[in-house]
Amino acid sequence: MRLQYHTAGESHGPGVIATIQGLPARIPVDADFINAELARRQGGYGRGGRQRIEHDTIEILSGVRKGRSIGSPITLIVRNNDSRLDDDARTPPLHRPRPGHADLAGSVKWLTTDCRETLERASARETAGRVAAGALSRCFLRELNIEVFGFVRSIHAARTNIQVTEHNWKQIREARDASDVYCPDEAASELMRAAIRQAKIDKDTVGGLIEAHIFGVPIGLGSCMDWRDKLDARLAYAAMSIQAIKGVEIGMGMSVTERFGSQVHDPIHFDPNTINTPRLGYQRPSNNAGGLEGGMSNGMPIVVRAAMKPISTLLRGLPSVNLNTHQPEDSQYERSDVCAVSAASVVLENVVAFEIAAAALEKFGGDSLNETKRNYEAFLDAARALPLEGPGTTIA
Ligand code: EPS
Repeated sequence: MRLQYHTAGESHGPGVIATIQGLPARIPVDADFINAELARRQGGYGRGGRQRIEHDTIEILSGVRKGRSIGSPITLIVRNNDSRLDDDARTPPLHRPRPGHADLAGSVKWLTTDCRETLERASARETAGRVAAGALSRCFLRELNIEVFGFVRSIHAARTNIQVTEHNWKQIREARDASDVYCPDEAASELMRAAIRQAKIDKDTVGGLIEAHIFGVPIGLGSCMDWRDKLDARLAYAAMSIQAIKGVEIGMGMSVTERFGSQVHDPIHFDPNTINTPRLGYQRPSNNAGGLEGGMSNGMPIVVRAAMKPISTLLRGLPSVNLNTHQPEDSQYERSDVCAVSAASVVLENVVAFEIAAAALEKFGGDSLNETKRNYEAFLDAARALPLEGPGTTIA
């Protein structure tokens, strides 16, 4: 079974559920780590009143015994404190769709004039389930020494140009954790907070850029043989599926178009002293490819960037139409966030982690952790043994 997960649950229903299938047995499930990721997702300067009500933690309903996976489907539930889905007084119908939200398309699609039928599921509350699933997959990835780091690159016009590498990222993570906008650059963080404050005063909202770096990924995850197996495509799918994301880049991304090939492609060197790393000695002085060539990991850190639009619920409303009367009216206000870019950076970090875990399991397989690890080591040994004797392996 390919590693996969589903989420279920409405924003104001009893809770958000994630069901994860395909994880090998014997993986230590670190609930404290998963809960810490959930707490980070709830944070970030610019969020609304809901996060003071919720205290997201997982309850494990299946698939784990004595702190380890047993190979069966794992079900995690994050219960909602603000559960009131059937209470019309506290959760009234919404007839004036918010431009940018799922309200209009969903209401027409499911043949209703009450946008609540759609918005409860389209809500970013669902990302609690995705973070829970992604953080669980990281309990497996850490066994392969694969780590993930995400942060906020920009909010509105405020941006940091900080360069993240495999050597400095742990220090940068400390700086990120000291920032309430999850940006490791204090001067940029101050400008980001100012942009969010101003948007709030203006009854407006702001978006931004989020970035995830994945370290320790061996060469050869993903495949160029079938388009569905391309790892860059799967990472982009995962990132684009996060609520409010409008663009995704890998490595140098869109700016490759402004440069010559000689300025884009990362030269290849061989350093025998690093043959015992997942990079197998193949060193690249730059990483414009963002760790992906031909839809496969190339041993360099994987870099995924995503653009989040400003939240579509504006306190001042936007021109819209009442679905019951077809008369022009401003969009309806629902309690919301002014900016959720920081939270989205945590979501990105965890959804891309899940795709790496899935690709690693496709390559190495195994029903239990030790089997997977053995397969992984055997692959590295075989790659280090190249060139092999025999047809097809060398050209005389
Ligand atoms: C959201 C609206 C707000 C956000 C919510 C996403 O919810 P509420 O209407 O309950 O205040 O807080 O995000 C979350 C609840 C969350 O946990 O991230 C929306 O319309 O998408």
